[in-house]
Amino acid sequence: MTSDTEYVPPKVWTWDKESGGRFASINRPIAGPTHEKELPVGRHPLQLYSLGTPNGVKVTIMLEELLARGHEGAEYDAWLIRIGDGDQFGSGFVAANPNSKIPALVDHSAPKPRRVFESGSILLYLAEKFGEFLPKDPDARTECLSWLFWQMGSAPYLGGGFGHFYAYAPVKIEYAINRFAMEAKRQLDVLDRRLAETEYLAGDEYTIADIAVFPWYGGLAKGWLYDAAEFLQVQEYRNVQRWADAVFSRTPVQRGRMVNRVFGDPALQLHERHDESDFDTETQDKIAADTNA
Ligand SMILES: N[C@@H](CCC(=O)N[C@@H](CS)C(=O)NCC(=O)O)C(=O)O
Repeated sequence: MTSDTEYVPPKVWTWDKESGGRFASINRPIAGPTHEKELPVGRHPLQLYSLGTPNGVKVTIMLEELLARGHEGAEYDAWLIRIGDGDQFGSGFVAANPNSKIPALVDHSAPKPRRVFESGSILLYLAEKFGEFLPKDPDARTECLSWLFWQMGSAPYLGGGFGHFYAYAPVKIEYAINRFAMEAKRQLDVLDRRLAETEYLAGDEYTIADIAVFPWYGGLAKGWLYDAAEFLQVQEYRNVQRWADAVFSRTPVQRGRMVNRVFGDPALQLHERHDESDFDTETQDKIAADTNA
């Protein structure tokens, strides 16, 4: 460690330069909109404004799961919010989520359009609205909510801590990487011990707790996040691996992961979803084939 130990914070912090790193251009110390822009509204009851990141796919997985169980009221339009371009700072998006982060949901089946933000809150909202993926039994329900809130509290250490300093920061800081690698491994062990006892996080049933935790910790275990599988020796967490494979084998999970996805295999990228048939006709490989025809 060199220059990092030499930095002496001034008395008052000022925003006089970008901090560097992959997301420097969208980071600001103030909230609120930067520009006027209404959000589009499609024909379905639920309007989702999102991006295929781990936080975003929690909601698209949930919606695809609800549709697979026959809930027509869960039909949705998924609009793409490109956070790298600052779409989350448009006035319409900020009205849907004052925190300017994806995902944001607007329920047009309510007496007046009802906004829901924070992915955990959206999962709980949908689970209660449709009576699915949230156990009725008080013990299992409490366990489900505990793991749901565990995910909301823990993932920032994985993403904003470990992922940021290991993969995105402009310099590799040994202290920060050590601190957050330790925490990421501890969290994987928490899950591994729980999943040694039960099939799913809340017990025997697959619930919104699994839907929330899978995109982060399942993704980490499967080597999809931060190219860190070897560094963190994720194969050692055998119960997490077993559970991640079981969750990933579900068709709605695979569909949900495609929605609003803007990276990777073009055949798995469905930038916007407005109809079930879009999975067959609107993926990026099909769009490219049509354009080239
Ligand atoms: N706690 C929030 C976190 C959402 C979040 O961090 N979203 C990121 C993408 S994964 C985002 O929109 N970042 C844009 C920004 O920070 O400007 C949730 O779970 O909904």
